[in-house]
Order: sequence, then C-alpha cells, then structure tokens
Amino acid sequence: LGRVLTFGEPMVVCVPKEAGKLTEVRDFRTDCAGAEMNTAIGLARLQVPTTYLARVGDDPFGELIRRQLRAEGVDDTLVDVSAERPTGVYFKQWHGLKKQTQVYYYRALSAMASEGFAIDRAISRLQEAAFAWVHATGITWMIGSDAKQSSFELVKSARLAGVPVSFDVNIRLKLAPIEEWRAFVRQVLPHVTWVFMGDGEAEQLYGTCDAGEVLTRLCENGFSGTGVVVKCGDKGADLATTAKRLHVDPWPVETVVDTVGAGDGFNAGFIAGMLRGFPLDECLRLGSLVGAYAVTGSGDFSQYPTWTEVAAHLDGKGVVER
Ligand code: KDG
Repeated sequence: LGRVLTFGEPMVVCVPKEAGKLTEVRDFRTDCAGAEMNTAIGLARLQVPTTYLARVGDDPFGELIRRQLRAEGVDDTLVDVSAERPTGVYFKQWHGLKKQTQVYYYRALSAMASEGFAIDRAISRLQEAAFAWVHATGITWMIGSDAKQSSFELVKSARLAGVPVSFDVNIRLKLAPIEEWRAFVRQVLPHVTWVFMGDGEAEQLYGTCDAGEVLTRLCENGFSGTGVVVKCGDKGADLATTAKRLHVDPWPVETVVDTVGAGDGFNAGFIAGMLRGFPLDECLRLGSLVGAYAVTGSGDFSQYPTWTEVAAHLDGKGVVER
C-alpha cells in the first residue's frame, strides 16, 4: 500500500474524570489528541503505512506523543523537537444544560503554533515519490502564520508531484472567526483533491449540507479536484463528484459515548479505502465504519478498529466472538 503523509499539531488533552465546570473538577487523565495525529493512528491501525510531520516540545508530553505514535506504528521521523517551546495542551469540559463538550486550548505559544514546522525533508521525500497521499486539515493553517505558510507550500508541492491531497476543513472557531475560515478555505481549494467536512461545517460555510450543492459552491470557489464528502454523524455521509452522488447509512452503534475523533477516523477509513483501490461507495462505508467504532468509547482514537476488525464487517461475516 502507498504511504500517507499527514501533518498537524499533536497535543495532550486533559480529560476530566467526571462532568462539571473546570472550576470544580479536580481529577483528570491525560491522553494524546490532534485531528491529524488521530487520522495517522487510524490509518496505521488499518495497515496503511503513515508518516506524521509535526513539532513537539522537549518535554514529557512531547515524549508521550512520540511514544504513542511509535506504539501505533506511525513513522515519526518527521516529528521534530523544539528546544524553546512546549507541547500544546488543551482541556475538555462537560458543563451546561446539555453537558456539551467545550475545549480550552493552551497552545498559542506551543512548539508548533509559535514556530511552525520543518517541511524541507517532507518535500524532498514527496519529490522522491515516497508518498501516495497527503492529508491535511484546516486547523494547521489556523494555529499560526508559519504553520500556515508551510501548509500551503506542502500541499502545493504534493499537487505538483502528482500526489492526491485530502483536506478536512475542521473549523475550530476558538482559533479564528468564521469569516477568516471562509476566506482561507477559498485559498486552499485550488490545491486539494478531496474535501471532507461535517454537515455543520457545510452549513457554516455554504448554508447547505447537500453534498451536490456543496460541490457546486466549492467549484465556484476555485476547487478543481475530484470530490467532496459531507459527514453527517448519525445520518451517515454523502459524497459528490461531478459524475456521482453517493450516500452511506451509518453503521448501527449500541451506545454513543463520545463523538470527538469520529470525523478523523472517518477520514482514515476513506483514505485507506482509496489506497486499497476500493470503489467510492466502499471507501464511504469504510470511513463510516471507522467513525462508528470511534464513538463507542472516550478518547479521540482509542476505539479505532484494526484492519482485521473492519474486514470482518466488510465481508459481512462479523467478528468471531469465541
Ligand atoms: O478532531 C479531534 C480534534 O478536534 C482534537 O483532537 C483536538 O486537534 C484538535 C483541535 O485542534 O481542536
């Protein structure tokens, strides 16, 4: 299978052991997170060779992230360590009438947000045809100006080298207001092959979550890639290319524990399907299956399945229990 390159800021997340405002909760566990790191782990579990490009601090959290990457079989040779700045951190909170998840970032001065990341080695490896796919998300453009510039350079180099680029918008309003996201998405569209977004993001950007209409809007905004996938949570997902419209129903799940990380898992499944040469409807099914596994537990990627597990579902035989 071809190798994927993905890049973005890895972080450590402090997850409260129970719901409540952060002024009250006292007990936390730590975990690794970051949208692109999640996707890298999802890909590695699906046996897709994956290289992750990032910068961490010279601190125990940076070490934890690297250990996690290695334990999952993700190539971390393009993760460098800043001598000056720390690894980014964020806290989760469940508070309010619906106990909705809120996040508080402590990343503005982090290694990757403040210093950016080194792309030279990644670009030479791209030119040597080391990568068959590049995956990016909007978060990396929005963490800082160096990261923005490097991200543009990297996706442009990938397209020049003939490598497909998938791009998940991944709007985080805590990083920038929606107008800034709209303007930025316009700038990135000419350089990407596949666009992924959630239905809420499609509504925020284009006032519709119909994949066909979203594709039209993307094309009006400079997109000349292959297609778009709109992920609709418990309503499944839709795909549009100029030639096709596809829908996949969600895989049934007994209890939804935590949806964070499901979209990143979906992306891993879809990309894995593409690299295995699956038809588009099977790529959607695989994406949706990884997304369904993701919501069955807490932690962004803890429940992502292995290739053996997904294969059992895809061939309809199910998992052997005993
Ligand atoms: O998709 C999950 C991510 O949102 C989470 O891991 C944190 O990357 C993150 C971010 O920047 O919000």
